[in-house]
Formats: sequence, C-alpha cells, structure tokens
Amino acid sequence: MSRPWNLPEREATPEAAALSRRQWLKRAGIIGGGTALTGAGGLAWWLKQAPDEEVLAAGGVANPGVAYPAKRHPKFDELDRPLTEEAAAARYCNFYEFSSGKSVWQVVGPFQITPWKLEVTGLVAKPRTFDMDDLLKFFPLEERLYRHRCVEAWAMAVPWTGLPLAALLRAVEPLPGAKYVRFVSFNKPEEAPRLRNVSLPWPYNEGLTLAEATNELAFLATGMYGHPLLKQHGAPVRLVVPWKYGFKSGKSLEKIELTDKQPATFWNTLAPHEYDFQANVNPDVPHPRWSQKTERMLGTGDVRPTQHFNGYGEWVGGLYS
Ligand SMILES: Nc1nc2c(c(=O)[nH]1)N[C@H]1C(S)=C(S)[C@@H](COP(=O)(O)O)O[C@H]1N2
Ligand SMILES: [Mo]
Repeated sequence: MSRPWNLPEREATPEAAALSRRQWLKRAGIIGGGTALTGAGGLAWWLKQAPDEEVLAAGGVANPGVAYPAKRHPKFDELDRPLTEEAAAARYCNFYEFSSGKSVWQVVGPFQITPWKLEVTGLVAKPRTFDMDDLLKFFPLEERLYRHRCVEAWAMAVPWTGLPLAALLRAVEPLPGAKYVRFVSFNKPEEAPRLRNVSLPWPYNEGLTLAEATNELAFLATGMYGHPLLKQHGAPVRLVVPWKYGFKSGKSLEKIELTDKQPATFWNTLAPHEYDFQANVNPDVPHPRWSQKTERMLGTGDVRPTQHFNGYGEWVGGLYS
C-alpha cells in the first residue's frame, strides 16, 4: 500500500516532475558536471521554476461575485508571522485524490467545481442540502488569518474566507444524541484518477467531536487570499481546523454528517499508529519517523518552533483538560 507521508518530500514529488527536474538540471550542467544539488533547498528552488501566474491560473479562480473580499474578523486579523505568499501555497499542496506529490496544481484541470452541493445530514432535526450559491447567501462570509501546520512539518500562514462551522451546524439543529461530526470529500474518479485506487479507503473522510466542531476556531472555508478557493486547495468548500494537523481539514467536501459514534477516518484507517483521530499539533509528540519540534514555512523556508495546539491553546485548551 502506498503511504506518501513515509517518503521524504524529495521522493514524494511526482515521477514526471522528478524526471523533468533531472532533465533541466542536466541541461543546465548541474548534474554530470560535478556540482551537487541536494536536499529540500534544492527542491524548493526547482519548484519555483513554473511562473506564479501559471500555478494560480491552473486552480481556476471562479468569479468572486459580491462575497469577496470579505471583512476580516477583528479577532483573527493578525498573526505572529508574515502571510505566506499565495503562489508558494498554491504550488505545494496535499490533495491525494489527484497526486501523491505536491504539484497538484498541474493535474486539477479536469476537476469540475460547479455546480456543487454540500449535504448536511445525520443526527440533526433539519437535514439540508446546500447548493454552493445558497450557502454563500445564507451565511455572511468573513476573513480570518490562521496558521496551518501539516503533519509533515511544513507550515503556512493563510487568509481564509468562509463561515464558522458552528453557524452551519446550528442551522441544521443537532439532536441530543449527536457526538461526532464526519466530513466526506468528493468522489469522482473521472476527474481525479487516484480515486480508482481501491487499496485506499476513499472517499477521503475525517472527523471531529461535536465540541471541537462547534469551537469558535473551526471554519468552513470557501475562499483564500480574498477570492474563491483554487481547485488545488479544496474548492469549492473545505474544512479548516488550525489547532490540528492539516490532514484533519478535508477538502472539496460533499457531506457533513452528525453521528453518535467516532467515525473511521482516512489516515487513521491507513496508518493508525502514525495518524491518530485527535491529531492536535504537539511539538512534544514526535511522529514515529520524524520530530515535530520545528516547522518550515512554505515560500521562505523559515524554520520556527512548533507551538502546542499550533498556538491556539487559548481557544481549544479547555476541550482537552
Ligand atoms: N480530500 C482531501 N483533503 C485533504 C487532503 C487530501 O489529500 N484530500 N490532504 C490534507 C492535508 S495532509 C493537508 S496538510 C491539507 C493541505 O491543504 P493545502 O494543500 O490547501 O495546503 O489538506 C488536507 N485535506
Ligand atoms: Mo498534511
């Protein structure tokens, strides 16, 4: 079974990209000529080669309409670090339905994000399927600056646009028996061929406790950097739970389901000893194969100490005491 996170980033680059990198280096006389070019710095440098405009255009920004840019929420209007450059985030993504490498932007062309429906169902009094347009009409959008931390130890600082998940859950009226919330991503193999790989537990799915899902920080993002989400970031709607490792934040969601039992999840099913259900960011709990003490910012390569709960203990610490 293939396990992308077992690989160093260098090897996780899609074969085609790795090959063209080699050819480029050869032409430039960098390999074969004796000059070594190794390590993550070398890869970051190579990934920069595609022009920013090409990387952003590949994500197909939808018409922003009247909803964007949204007003920034005053509680989430600053961070301890500069925002990540948009193109740096857009060229380095995890979206396993499309690729096990980071250059997801190169292969999302066939992905159709309109029309799109989001079903909210399960243990609720008023189940409801929202058309994306309705969702934007129903709930006022806001912008929030959040840190994002992948379990692979890269990080970014992002202006998300969207709505508090609690507002959506309130609208469907959870029943007393509801204890967990399950998030299910899209499942269209014609558009994302890796969904045909039957050895993986598709569709991508994740879960939170209801208390986590209704925490003020839990956010349903429809946009990023002041416009609708690019395809590679999980258009048209994705979860953002910034105190947890990035894999908890499912992309391109089709269903949100309230349940009475803890749901099985994608990575926890594949590798339970490496990816637990809770997955809170914690510098003191190493991944079985690497340390979580520090993180590396996309774009700049800055290395920073990892913060417990990714720095959001003030909001969520009480959930776990
Ligand atoms: N459906 C789906 N959602 C997903 C993933 C995925 O492969 N498929 N990857 C996760 C991981 S590991 C991370 S770190 C974030 C990455 O979001 P970004 O690529 O927009 O930065 O998305 C998460 N959501
Ligand atoms: Mo991740």
